[in-house]
Amino acid sequence: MFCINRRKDRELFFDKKNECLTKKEKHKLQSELLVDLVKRVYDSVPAYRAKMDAINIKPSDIKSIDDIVKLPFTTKQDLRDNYPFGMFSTDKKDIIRVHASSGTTGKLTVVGYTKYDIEVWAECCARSLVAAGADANSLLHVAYGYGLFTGGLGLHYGGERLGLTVVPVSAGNTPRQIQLIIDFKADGICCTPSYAIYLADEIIKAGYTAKDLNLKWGLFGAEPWSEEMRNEIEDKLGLKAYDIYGLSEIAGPGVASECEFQKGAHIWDDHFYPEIVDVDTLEPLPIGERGELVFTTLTKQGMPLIRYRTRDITALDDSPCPCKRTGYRIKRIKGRSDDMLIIRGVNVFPSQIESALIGSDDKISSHYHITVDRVKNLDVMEIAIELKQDAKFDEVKDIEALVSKLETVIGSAIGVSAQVKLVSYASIKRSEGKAQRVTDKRK
Ligand code: DLL
Repeated sequence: MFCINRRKDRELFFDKKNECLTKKEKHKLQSELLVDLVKRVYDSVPAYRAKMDAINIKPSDIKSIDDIVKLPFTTKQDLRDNYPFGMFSTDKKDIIRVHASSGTTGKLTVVGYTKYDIEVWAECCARSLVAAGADANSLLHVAYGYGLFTGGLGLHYGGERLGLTVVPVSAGNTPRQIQLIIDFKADGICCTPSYAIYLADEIIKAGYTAKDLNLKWGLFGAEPWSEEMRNEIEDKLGLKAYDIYGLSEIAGPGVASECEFQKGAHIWDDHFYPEIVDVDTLEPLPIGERGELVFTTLTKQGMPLIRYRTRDITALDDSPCPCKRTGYRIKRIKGRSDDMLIIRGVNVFPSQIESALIGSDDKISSHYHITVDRVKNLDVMEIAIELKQDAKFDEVKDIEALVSKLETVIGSAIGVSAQVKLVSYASIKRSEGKAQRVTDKRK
């Protein structure tokens, strides 16, 4: 099912057999895997058996991937209700690793992996690295956090599987990160996009330019980001920036990742079957329509999930890609349905604000923070935007003009007014992992 050999040539590591399946081959494979998966979970996970019994569905009703719509959804709440190990499908002795992610509401979401799961995940991360330009000679700087978070270890195993030189720096200690990137001549880097911008600014501050770096590619993900942010990262670090998507419940990073054409992340759909459903009705939506992304883990053993609702809002793209990979691509994640702000009745995703802001004026940086409050029963949104270090104004009216310009830019992008507050350089808290961009005081 996946290639195990270390091969020295990048072209050879492009696993065309599995990444370029025809529609017919994929349908057959996904159907066989789903039939087997449903039997497995029905027999081994009481929570799944109960869910299926409740709607009178038996494993024998699932004959092909088209029958997936008959199956119940799984949510984060199911994982919490069965905390910590109740959703595991194998004997605990077969679980060789546990990861967990923290939600906003207390209990961790726990995921268990068998040896096979770790191998598949490493393979998917290896595919992601190859798609971005890695080969066995590359040196990979991993600045995602190591630990219960899946970012660090996921890409680490993917890199080792390819035979790269992996530098497990983890998050934090930015001066040391800069030193290692320069001294070791890192070819590739992975971290969150917000940390990439921070790192780039610190590199510039330390007196270096992109020319002093050897970086050629980077895999950025774990949080929503925009095309504007991609351009900024590429300019500042002198590399090609690729979007990598994933979530711990399904595996971790490397559920989907971009190829050299940067036209959306290819889903490794011989392992993770995607659907897009309407957020309100949960009815499946046709390819191209935007809704909530749902995944079924076709090959997972430790904690397989059926129709897991990711809460991520996006659309699928099945148009052919020049790279010949046939995995459907996901459009940029607009945000999570639970991160969506409703301001005076209008739905607003922080990513819309980011797209509108970045690049709209030379004097502002890409660091911002949104605060929402309710004043006299009315929602108010304030956006603190950081000025660049060298931003200078001759007169107060120039500052006022910039504020007014930015308020107009944002207002027309999101359809609701916001107050802009310009703040001095480096006053917005930087994050080494996922950026916290919103404070909602109404909650
Ligand atoms: O963030 C796994 C990961 C690590 C992905 C490193 C990519 C790189 P969790 O902590 O469980 O796992 O968070 C998963 O992060 O449901 C999305 O809301 C968001 N997310 C992940 N990748 C992207 C991306 C990791 N490329 C949650 N664009 C997901 C936008 C992303 N959002």
